[in-house]
Order: sequence, then structure tokens, then C-alpha cells
Amino acid sequence: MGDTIFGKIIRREIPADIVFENDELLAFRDVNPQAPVHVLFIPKKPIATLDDAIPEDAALLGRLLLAAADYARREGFAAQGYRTVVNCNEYGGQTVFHLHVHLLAGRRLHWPPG
Ligand code: IU
Repeated sequence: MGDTIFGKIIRREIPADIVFENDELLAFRDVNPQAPVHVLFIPKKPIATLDDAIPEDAALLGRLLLAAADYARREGFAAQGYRTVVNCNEYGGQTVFHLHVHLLAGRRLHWPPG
């Protein structure tokens, strides 16, 4: 299932504040939040980066993004607004090589990002 820290979270080898789970996805609070709400949505399948995703992952990645949107709606901040981010590789700022969608909310976010 991959040997990143997120793989360990999926396997419950290290703790995380999990907010959503189904058979193929997991979501947990970022340990270093950049906004009042900062949740990471990951596929359990260990895709290292968006650049490693293949056409067969299309539906999974769609459900991953929709899981973030559903969470925002459920938690009541969808109408106010939020941001989803996927960092890819070094210049994209990726530090954990298990594909993840950041969901940031709870404050006005700046654009463009740094
Ligand atoms: P990035 O897109 O790869 O840079 O995001 C990785 C995120 O994972 C980053 O926001 C970290 O704070 C977060 N994180 C975490 O929530 N728990 C961990 O044990 C580790 C990183 I390591």
C-alpha cells in the first residue's frame, strides 16, 4: 500500500484525525493547517503524484475530488467557499509522495499562491 507516511495512516500504523473514510478513500486533518479547515483527501491506492496517475485512475480521481466537495457541503462551508489543491513534484511544493487533495477553508484565501 505504499511506504509513505500516508500509507502508514491508511494502515493505522500512525494516528491521524480522520474525518472521512470509505473503501477507496481516506480524509484526515493536516497536522500543519494553513487555514481553519485543512483536510487532506487521499486515495488508498498509492499513486505517488498526479504525474503518475493513469487513465484507469480517472474515475477514482473524480470521486476523490467529489469527496472533498461533499465534505465541504456537509460541513456547511461550501457556499462561503473553499480551495482544493494538488501539489505535484518539487516546484509544485509536494513533500509527501502519495497523491492528495488539500481542502482549505474557513478564511479568505489569497491568489495567486506563493
Ligand atoms: P504537500 O502537498 O505534499 O506539500 O502536502 C503534504 C501535507 O501533508 C502538508 O500540508 C503536511 O502538513 C501534511 N502532513 C500531515 O498532515 N501529516 C504528516 O504526518 C505529514 C505531513 I509528514
